[in-house]
Amino acid sequence: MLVAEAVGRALAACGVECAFGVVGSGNFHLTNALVAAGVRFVAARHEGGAAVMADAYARTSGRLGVVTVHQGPGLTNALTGIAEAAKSRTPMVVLAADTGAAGARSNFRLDQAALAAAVGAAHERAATAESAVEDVLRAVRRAVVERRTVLVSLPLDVQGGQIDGAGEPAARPLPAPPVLAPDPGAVASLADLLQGARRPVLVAGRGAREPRAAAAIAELARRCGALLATSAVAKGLFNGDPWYVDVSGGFASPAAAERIAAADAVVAFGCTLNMWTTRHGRLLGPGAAVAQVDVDADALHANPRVTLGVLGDAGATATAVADLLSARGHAAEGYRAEALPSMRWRDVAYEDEGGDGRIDPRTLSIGLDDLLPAQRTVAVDSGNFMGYPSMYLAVPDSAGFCFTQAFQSIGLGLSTAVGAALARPDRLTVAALGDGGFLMGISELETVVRLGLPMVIVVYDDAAYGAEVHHFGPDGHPLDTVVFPDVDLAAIARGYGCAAATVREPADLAAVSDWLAGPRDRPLLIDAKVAAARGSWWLEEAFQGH
Ligand SMILES: Cc1ncc(C[n+]2csc(CCOP(=O)(O)OP(=O)(O)O)c2C)c(N)n1
Ligand SMILES: [Mg+2]
Repeated sequence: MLVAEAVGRALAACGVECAFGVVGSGNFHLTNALVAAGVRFVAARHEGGAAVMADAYARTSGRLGVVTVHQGPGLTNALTGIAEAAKSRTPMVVLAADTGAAGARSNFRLDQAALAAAVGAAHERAATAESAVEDVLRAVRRAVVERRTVLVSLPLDVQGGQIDGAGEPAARPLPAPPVLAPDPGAVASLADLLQGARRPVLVAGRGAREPRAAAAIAELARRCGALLATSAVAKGLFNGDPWYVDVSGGFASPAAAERIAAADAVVAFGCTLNMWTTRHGRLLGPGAAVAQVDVDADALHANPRVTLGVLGDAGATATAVADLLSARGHAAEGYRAEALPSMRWRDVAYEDEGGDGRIDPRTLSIGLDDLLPAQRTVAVDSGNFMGYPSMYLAVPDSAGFCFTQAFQSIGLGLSTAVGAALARPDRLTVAALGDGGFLMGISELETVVRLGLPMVIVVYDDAAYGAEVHHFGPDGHPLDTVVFPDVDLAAIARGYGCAAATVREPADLAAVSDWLAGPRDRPLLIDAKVAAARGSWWLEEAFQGH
């Protein structure tokens, strides 16, 4: 049997259900072997899209992300998506064909190990025909156990080798990531800190973005009277808890920001309290004690305000601290003595700035929030617009929000939506994009149509790289390089096979109701011509930090 086929069969035997990629000669046999073994293969139109889809699929489903690419440009095209996944510690394997030993002068030759290192991914190589299957399975194990993105180089000569392998490969279920128990002394210190706090806030991030950890943190918060918040990537984690103030950081509502900044203790679980989550530190009050719980020793104390770093699993640590507080007989009302006002941005009064054929992005977002079914997955691209869908569109839970922003790249939103949609076909996926990010990632619009995904794609269209306009405009710089002519995105989308509507005022959202009432067999693209006289609130806030 061809080594490429044996590798594909072995991956299927690990329980891989879905893989993404763009097929060239170098990954043709491998991909076909995956398909023959029952794996769903999603053909993207650009490797960057494929990598992001695999990442979003992994984040939304909790399963391993798998992407396969051709050697050379197939891999370099995927790099931005690989960097995003690596920075997000997404368990993902990138199966990259590579030039063989005789390919020293091949056009496709690259230093793949150096590329992996450059973007923070781990690297493995199928060394020989005999070891190839185990080499790939080792990469898969590392991806899951170390929570890493692993690039596996598959040289053509190795892939083309023959090995014995007539029978079905034995099932090899993936190991679960280990649960790192915290040191009892550190648990006691964290219990002391919380026991002494009158206004504690617990902030959960990516490392706590799963139901077991969320339940443990919520229970600890109840015991010590803490408010709950999340970083943006973990939005929705504590939905339904009346003491959840939603996202901490630039996206936070005024009421949430005020409460977090007035905390006397902030404890981060699986969250580094970076400049976005803390508004460049302004949400950490001057007297607040700051602690952090993380499985990654490297991540501890990333924010210099952290004085207590606990190495441990978020859920296990929260449970250990809650148990200790309970054994000490400690239960406090703490920050819960006073009922919270609404934490929803949509309840914050504003003056509508729409008119002259442009809709206020807040009015647009509220209108969509009202119309779209609650069981939805929201995927957001990057740009000035991104706070509106992130904070005005409610999500059912943290799996309902997919935020691929660790690398701060524009153009990932549409592919993010595809990966998330495939992971949760039971929910309507909403891709929220800027016009710049949409046009950058537009190759995957054909993928959305071809897959028949029921998706609403809303483009906050200001005919500009708005983030740059609002960054440099106030200082009087020329803006011609970041402003574009108006484009009829609805016409483009119809050309791809989408249903489409141009929205200039709230009444135009009737097109969304019509689409929702129909068979939803084609995606709907909304080209929303948004008012953009000023930057969004979070962007203005971010500029204050620079
Ligand atoms: C790949 C990449 N290129 C450039 C940038 C710099 N950048 C940040 S926001 C932005 C503009 C995005 O425009 P658009 O998608 O229309 O959203 P808007 O800011 O207008 O709301 C650019 C170019 C980036 N973050 N990523
Ligand atoms: Mg724009």
